[in-house]
Amino acid sequence: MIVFNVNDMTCNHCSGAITRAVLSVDPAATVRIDLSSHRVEVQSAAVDAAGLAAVIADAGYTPTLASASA
Ligand SMILES: [Cu+2]
Repeated sequence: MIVFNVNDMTCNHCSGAITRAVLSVDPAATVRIDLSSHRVEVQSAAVDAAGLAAVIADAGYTPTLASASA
């Protein structure tokens, strides 16, 4: 699982945009979002942390990698 802190994710619009961005590069990914702690958890077999950070950034947000484990 790969965990990002995304401090500029502040509402359901943001979490939806981030979820769609991740699913656009890996439709099989599992995305779990906690808005109150600005936390995005992704389980992806196809895209690594750097790739996920890039698509989240492309969607207009600022991800900081919190942890990554297989
Ligand atoms: Cu928002």
